[in-house]
Amino acid sequence: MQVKPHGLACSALGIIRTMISALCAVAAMAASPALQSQPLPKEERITWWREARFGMFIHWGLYAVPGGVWEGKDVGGIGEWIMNRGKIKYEDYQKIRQDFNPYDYDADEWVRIAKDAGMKYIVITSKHHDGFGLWDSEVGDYDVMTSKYNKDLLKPLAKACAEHGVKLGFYHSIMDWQHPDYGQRPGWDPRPEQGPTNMPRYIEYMKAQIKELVGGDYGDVAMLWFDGEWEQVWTHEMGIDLYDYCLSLDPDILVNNRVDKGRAGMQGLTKEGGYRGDYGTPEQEIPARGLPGIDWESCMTMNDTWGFKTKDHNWKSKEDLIQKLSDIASKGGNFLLNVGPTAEGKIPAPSVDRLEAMGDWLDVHGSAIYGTTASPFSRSPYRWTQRPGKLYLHLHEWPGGEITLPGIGSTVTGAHLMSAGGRPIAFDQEDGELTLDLPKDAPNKYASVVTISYVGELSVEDASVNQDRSGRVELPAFYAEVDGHTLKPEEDWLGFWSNKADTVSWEFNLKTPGSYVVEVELAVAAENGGTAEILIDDQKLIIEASFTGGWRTFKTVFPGTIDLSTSGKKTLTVKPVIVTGALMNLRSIRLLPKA
Ligand code: FHN
Repeated sequence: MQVKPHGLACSALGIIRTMISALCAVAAMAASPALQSQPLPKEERITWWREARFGMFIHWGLYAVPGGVWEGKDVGGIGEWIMNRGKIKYEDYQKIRQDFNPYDYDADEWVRIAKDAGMKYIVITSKHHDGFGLWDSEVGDYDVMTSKYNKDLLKPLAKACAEHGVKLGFYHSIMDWQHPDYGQRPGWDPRPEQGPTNMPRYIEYMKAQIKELVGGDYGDVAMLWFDGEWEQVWTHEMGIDLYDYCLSLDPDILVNNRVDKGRAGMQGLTKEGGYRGDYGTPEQEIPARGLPGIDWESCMTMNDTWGFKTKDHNWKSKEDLIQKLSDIASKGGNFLLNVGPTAEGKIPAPSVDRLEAMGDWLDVHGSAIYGTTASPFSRSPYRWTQRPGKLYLHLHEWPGGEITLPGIGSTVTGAHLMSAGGRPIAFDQEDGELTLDLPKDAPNKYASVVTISYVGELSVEDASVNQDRSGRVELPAFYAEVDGHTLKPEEDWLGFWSNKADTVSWEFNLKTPGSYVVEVELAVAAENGGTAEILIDDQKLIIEASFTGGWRTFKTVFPGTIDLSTSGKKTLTVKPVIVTGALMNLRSIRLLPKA
């Protein structure tokens, strides 16, 4: 099968093709209707998305063929960046098309895998940074139609999504390492013979391709997930224009915040300043706290790469993925979980295995995720989701036996395990404290949920740490108030503490005054560490944060004793004094009554 001569070659023919491609783009744009109708208000457009909570990200393209290996050598980093990390010139990279032939691709199977996993939408790369399109574009010719496969890959996916009731969106890269008009040529492949860049013409090309995707052949496109907005050739003005353009094509579409310049790095939320985008896009991380009134979606890989890599077997566990979904929902966000299909068109078996487990968990616990809103507590040692009349208590570590939940003023009418057939739980409620009598063994091995039913308006107050009946005060990382940006809670510790100005503090109720031994649970890797002060009631102790064996090797240190002569609300603050590299990973501080 003759592959079409590749467009944009380093020849006069290539330049002529570029001009034709640009004229096609302008023509396509010219034909495009003016603003079809006013965009719908965001609150109308985003309702389904907030309820969906969970989607599938798909990174797929030419890069699946090398799978992280080029000319027999491993190329480090994420698989879809192989052209960049491997410094592969376009003239060599584009030859992959001759081998791109996903003969095992079954769009219906992919959509069923997503649907069975409980995913309500799919976002697939229509074009990643390498510029290669997965659909039959009339505007460009660097797409699947000039590959060995020579068939549109997105049409069958759109059809399958429509048949299965799964929403479809496209990830589309603004940055383009292939198109000679894109304003910043790759440093490793400047291609001077292509002449000067032409960003306005590139934008016309990009818009024309977006119009093809949103224009109708691919069904109802629910969202556009832009990326690659960080280079200086992409401006805020361009971002505003592109956002408005997308909504002119479909007044009901959602557009993420990477269309513009307002994303705050991998933390992903949108900075102040009128930047466009309907939701924030934290990447490979989960915000430390819920963000009331902010729409955000954490995107994550299941191993360490977005695009397929043959040698990346560092898969997250089923437990970790389910707990991430639970944690994200408890903070009011969506989870966009990635799969990187192989060159043959298969979703890797380890991904499918994990997705099946997530689907099984959601079959039982879905009502604690879908259509819920974030925890009503701004701080709590527990994770909660809610809907009117229901609170869902997500327990990642099963406490077993009796637990007391402070700050619940609403009249509780029932408590049930979501698994174990909805088994009722004995409970007692007094002075805003709800005590549950939990079975000894966890009802679900990944994450268990207790449904708490209440009547009337929800009345809760921030759960404040109470001294327990033995006099012990436990201050876990999850419950800390963080003042700083480089410092962020990880799984269950406060990490990345490289900024000396960052402090953490806990508020708690002390019922029993007295002398308390202070214990600090911390981990420090080699060539890091330092000292920090513990400040409470005008008293000060020093934490020596020395090497413990590694960032996940936690040890308990004993900075000393404090005398708390009065009961009531206390604030304990940890303030760095000396920081070498990163101070420590801090898991917990405990105050134990001095014998
Ligand atoms: O450079 C891309 C990367 O390849 C991947 O697509 C992720 C997923 O959102 N986004 C960018 C890195 O932040």
